[in-house]
Amino acid sequence: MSNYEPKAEHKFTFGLWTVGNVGRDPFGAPTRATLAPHELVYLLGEVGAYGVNFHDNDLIPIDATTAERDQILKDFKKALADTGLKVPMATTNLFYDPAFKDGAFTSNDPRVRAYALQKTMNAIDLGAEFGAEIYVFWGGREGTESDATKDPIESIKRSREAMNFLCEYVQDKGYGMKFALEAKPNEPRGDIYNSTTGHMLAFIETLDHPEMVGVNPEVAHEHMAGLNFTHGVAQAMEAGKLFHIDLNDQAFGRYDQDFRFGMVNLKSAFFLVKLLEDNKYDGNRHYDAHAFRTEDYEGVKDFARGCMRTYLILKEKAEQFNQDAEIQALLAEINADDGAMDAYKGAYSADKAAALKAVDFDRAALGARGMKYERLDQLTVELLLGVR
Ligand code: GLT
Ligand code: MN
Ligand code: MN
Repeated sequence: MSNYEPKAEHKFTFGLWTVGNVGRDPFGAPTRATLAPHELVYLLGEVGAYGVNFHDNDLIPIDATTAERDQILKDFKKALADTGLKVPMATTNLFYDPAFKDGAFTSNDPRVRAYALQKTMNAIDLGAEFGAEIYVFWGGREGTESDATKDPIESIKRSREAMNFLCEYVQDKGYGMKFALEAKPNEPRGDIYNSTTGHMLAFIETLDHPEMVGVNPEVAHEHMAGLNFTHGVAQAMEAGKLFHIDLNDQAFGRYDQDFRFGMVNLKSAFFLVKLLEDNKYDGNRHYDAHAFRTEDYEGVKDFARGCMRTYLILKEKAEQFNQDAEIQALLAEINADDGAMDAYKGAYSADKAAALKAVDFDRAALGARGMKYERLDQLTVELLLGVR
């Protein structure tokens, strides 16, 4: 049995902004001191993470002098070398500064849109300097409070123009990075464009270089929209578009909570881990979450260790599910196929269609079949509760 220790092969990563979260909320001041980026790298090294991700301004403050920037980079590089941590992903902060109060790429002000492109190119350069292979776009302010203020079709066009420009920038520089678009339905804006992973998948196909662009779904964001996260991730995986993932947890119907992975919806966390592991997802498992405001930095380490440990326990549970004789026998029975319908499967032909139209189905028998899903789900629950 595994001891649930994180290893490099698990690719567990954390953003500087996650373990560096100081516990500020809309109603209260920080409860933890600000740690420097290099201090956060040592903290992540201590808990056994594989990598650290950053927004440009998590690493280099927006108003840093050249001397400050050089010192930060020096300290950060030393911490990476000392701990062996990688930087697999980078991103741009296009939401904090007041300049972005009406969005970045979709702002109504052309100067803001141009500044957002400039800031992103610089941040891509910074990510490339650290070998980041995935570049995330979370358009937290790309939306509205009132649709009187912005044309939603124009906003889609502006988003597309920005993505096309930046894809070519990366190609021009020869960085070989891929983009991962992250959806969120609301917060901080009243409503955000491309509000779910499904919207993003459709948007990507309209870009000039769709092969460079995938998604970065986040548990909490799909739950905020009331959706089944595992289904959204499955659709992205099946389309070859799961470039990155933001793991955390979130109670349905609440504000953006960014809780420790598996804290709220253990059962859906299990099906998510099972999906990722069964289908050999080999990207980063990034925790975009933070510790409760009640914690000090020991509590932050408890939080980070907990995220990884819960994932590994659920991974073991998924293996147990796949090996459980009773569960597997039920699944085989549920999915049984005697071949009687083979002649009607697959690609269309006129003959096949005519033959299928002539079949006499026993509709009552089809509807009368018991599916045994109650039994299967109860076995799953018992497995998760540790009594199998
Ligand atoms: C911010 C947001 C996250 C995004 C981060 C990347 S920033 O914390 O809530 O969901 O993934 O920009
Ligand atoms: Mn979030
Ligand atoms: Mn996220």
